[in-house]
This record gives sequence, C-alpha cells and structure tokens, in this order.
Amino acid sequence: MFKDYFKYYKRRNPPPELESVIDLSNSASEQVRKLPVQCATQYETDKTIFGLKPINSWEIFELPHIPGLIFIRNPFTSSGQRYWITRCFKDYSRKPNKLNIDVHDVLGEKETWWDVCTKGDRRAALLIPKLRWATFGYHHNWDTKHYTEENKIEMPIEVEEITKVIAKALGFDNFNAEAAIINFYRMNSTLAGHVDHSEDNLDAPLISVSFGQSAIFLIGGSKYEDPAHALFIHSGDVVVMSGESRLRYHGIPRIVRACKTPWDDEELRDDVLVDSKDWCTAKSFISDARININVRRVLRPEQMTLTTCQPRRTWFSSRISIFSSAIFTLNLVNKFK
Ligand SMILES: O=C(O)CCC(=O)C(=O)O
Repeated sequence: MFKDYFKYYKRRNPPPELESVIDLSNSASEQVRKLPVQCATQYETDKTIFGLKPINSWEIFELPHIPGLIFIRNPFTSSGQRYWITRCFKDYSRKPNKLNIDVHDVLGEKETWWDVCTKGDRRAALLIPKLRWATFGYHHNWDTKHYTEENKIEMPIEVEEITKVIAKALGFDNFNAEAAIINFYRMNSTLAGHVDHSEDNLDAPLISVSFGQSAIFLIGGSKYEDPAHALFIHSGDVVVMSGESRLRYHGIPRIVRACKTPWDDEELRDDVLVDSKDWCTAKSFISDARININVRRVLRPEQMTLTTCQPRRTWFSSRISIFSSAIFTLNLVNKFK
C-alpha cells in the first residue's frame, strides 16, 4: 500500500535502505527506457533558453511500468540552476503571489520574505524555514481544491516559456502554464500522498521541475491500496505526469542531501545571469532546502475561463464539443473506477 511505502521511506530510525530507489542519474537502470526528443520548438534546438541546455542534448526517459510518467535528467545549465533557485527564493516568494506565511502575519505591509531574511533582521532565523509554498496563475485552494476566476493572478512569462519548451520537446502541443505551486522543502519536510485532480483539464500533462537537495519521489497507482515505486529526483530534474500517470497517487516521503551540486559547475556559454550577491544568499538557502516548481494547465482547450465556455459556437462545433465532453467524462469515470 502507498501508505506503507511512504512510512518506510520517511522513517528516521533506522533509516530506510535506498538501494531499490530508481536513480535515473545512473542510466544503466533496467527499469527505464530512453526516449527521443519529440518535437523541435520555435526555439533553435541547439541554443540555451531560460537556463535550459540545448534541447538536442536532453536525456529523456520513461518508465515502462508507469505509462505516461516522463523524466528529463537535469536539462539545466549551472547558471540556469542558479537563475531558477534565485527567482524562487527572491521573486516568487513575494506579493502578489500567495504564500503559506500570509496567514501567520509575520511580515509587515511593505516587507518581503527575501528582504527580511537577507538584511540582517533578527526574525530571519525563524522566517527562513517557515516558507513552505507560493502559488500563482490560478491559485491552488488548499481547502476546497477548486480553482476560481476570482482567485487568480498572472503567470510569470519565464514559467510559461520553459514549460512550453519542455512540453513541446515531449510532443505535447498547446501546453499553457495556468496554475503553479512552488514547494519549498527543508531537510525534514515531506509531502503526503495525493492525486492532483483539481484541474478541469486532466488530459494536459503536469510539469514538475526541482532544484536543490534531492528527494525520494513515491508514485503509486490510481488507488491508495496500490503498491508504489520510489525514484530519486535530483537538482534540475523534470518529472512530467501525463496520460494514465496523471491521476496516480504520489508524494515526497524524504529529502536526501544531494551528492552533487550542479549549480556550482563551471559553464561558459549561457543565456541567464544572476546578481552575484543574490546568488550568494540563495546558495546558502538551497544548502538545506529543495524547491519544486509544479505547473499545471487548468482549462480545457476550448475553455477561455472557468466560468464561461468559449466562444459562440456553430451547431457543428457544439455537437463535437458535447461528444468530446461525453468521451472525457467516460474516461474520467474509467480512471476513477
Ligand atoms: O515536490 C515534488 O516533487 C512533488 C510536488 C507535488 O506533487 C505537488 O505539488 O503536487
């Protein structure tokens, strides 16, 4: 059962054996199959984009026993890693994004988490580990699990762009980044097993990009009773849950100290640069943390907003739409069986 695997990998004393955790950084694993890059994008495949290495150099894997789960082994340059780590800590941790610390009333009206944690404020030691998540685009509602038009802000362009490039390279056209959660993990953090089913569009892939310390990612089946597989996620790795895997239980039972720190690697050519003082601070934060950028498409292709269906339809398009909604519902019913 998922719960038993989760408990096992979460255990502190004695710690779990990690030999059977699938590690794609050692591609000799028999449990994985290498995939080709599917589609070129509007970007040239041999150039860096937003800190991503040239697409034609990516190593993409699938796990044949988990259809639809795709894994890209760290497609980021080292300055790409520094860029995304710094953006998450410095920029995505401030308004208008929603943060878990909003309800704690620890920041004054004009204060930001980054400023308080980096400017010698005595609240810093308490505040640094308190940051657990930030949301933007359609804000994830942790209580109702429902997105609404009223609870939404803009998606940063760079998040839209990299997820489009990643989706396209895997053969998913028309991916739109519409909701994002940034998860900030400490060394003792976990994320309980769950299924992401809040999105109206469950056919679109979910794109998850991680930086910093490593994690054990546990993925089970569509039922909580199903057994689970454990995989290592290292800094820069991208996990895409698509197709059948999109509605599988998954969670993070353990953060593991990274053996390698790819953000420190030397690299000459790059398209993103970070202020060295900001990086110095972000680097100290990431030495005890993991960041996960989790991006979803919310709307179905024909939907413009959550409340209205677009646009004025012809008789023919409305028949097609009724037919495809019926198929979609049928698929969902089958998925939840
Ligand atoms: O941190 C991760 O790798 C997984 C995050 C996740 O499953 C989620 O935010 O729904």
